[in-house]
Amino acid sequence: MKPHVLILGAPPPPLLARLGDAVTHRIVTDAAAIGEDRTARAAISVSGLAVDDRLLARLPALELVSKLGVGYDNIDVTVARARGVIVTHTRDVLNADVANFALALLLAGSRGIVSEDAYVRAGRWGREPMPPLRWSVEGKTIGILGLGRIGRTLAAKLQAFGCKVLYHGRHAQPDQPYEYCADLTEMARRAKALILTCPGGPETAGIVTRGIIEALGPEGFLINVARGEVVDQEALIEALRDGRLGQAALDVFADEPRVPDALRALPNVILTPHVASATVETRGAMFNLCADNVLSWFATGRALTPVPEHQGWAPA
Ligand code: NAP
Ligand code: 8YV
Repeated sequence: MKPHVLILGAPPPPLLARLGDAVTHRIVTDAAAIGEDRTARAAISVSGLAVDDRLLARLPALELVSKLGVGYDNIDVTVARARGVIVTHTRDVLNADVANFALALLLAGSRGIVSEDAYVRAGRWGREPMPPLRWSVEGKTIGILGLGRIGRTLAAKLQAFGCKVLYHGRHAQPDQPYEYCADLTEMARRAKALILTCPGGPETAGIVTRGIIEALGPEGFLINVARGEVVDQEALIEALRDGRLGQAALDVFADEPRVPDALRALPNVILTPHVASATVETRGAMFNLCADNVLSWFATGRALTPVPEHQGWAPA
């Protein structure tokens, strides 16, 4: 009998095509619809639906959860391991495009590209004063929160702009040519732009506080391609509105896909719908790796890219 896979969220067709007829599958888009499933041996986590103890308890035959994405903050990996379920994610294949997207937001924000586009479209060119001069990224100090796979890729690209890169995380990385800042507020004070590339989840929720936003200051730029909950969203809105923060560019939000009206009304923020990895090339690689983790597990008993907490471990 073919292994049965539960797909949590609407799967992109290329992911299903990659799975082919090696497995059977059932698609569910809300947890209540799952009921108890004694047949699912793998689950694919497409949406942000919580894969927690409550859900795992209803899937007694489960061996593996394959996350479509590198961030797995919707999955309780500790509980999964305790229940003998290995969790995989799609790391590395998206580093370049997510870093490129953060860089695109930095360049777009610093040069006012979104508002200049609106200025031309509205027929204001020639009838109103030209837009103000913008600022150059060249040689600026940029702070990165989370110098991991994506953060390091971004830092390397920033070298081409002559930027000085500071970074904050729980550990210094002596092998990296960038300056470690143990104090995030101090890093925000020194940086022209603060770019968030850390994981989401309880450990990082709200670590970009009101104080850090204000340390970045009226000339500062906050870019979030990490997870919405990393930032105190209310404090961010207030600071952007009152001019205590210069500008922001956000690809991720606290309660996606809901974006507060107060944020949408602000002129000094660029808003994108969680698309930093959304290129044909990168999403294609993510779909393949996500499916291949499932296929490899059933063909060889080996998961290709387990999350760090599950590396070197396999369910008995
Ligand atoms: P990674 O390699 O694990 O890097 C994460 C970095 O964050 C590490 O350098 C880590 O350094 C730091 N970090 C972890 N916990 C921290 C904490 N509590 N406080 C401060 N720093 C902490 O992950 P990645 O592959 O670069 O991906 C990073 C995240 O980007 C993902 O988890 C996901 O949420 C987000 N992402 C978003 C998109 C999008 O579409 N917008 C796409 C891909 C990824 P230390 O260990 O030294 O703390
Ligand atoms: C995806 C992401 O858009 O990889 C991640 O952590 O946030 C993005 O690449 C997301 O996982 C949905 O597929």
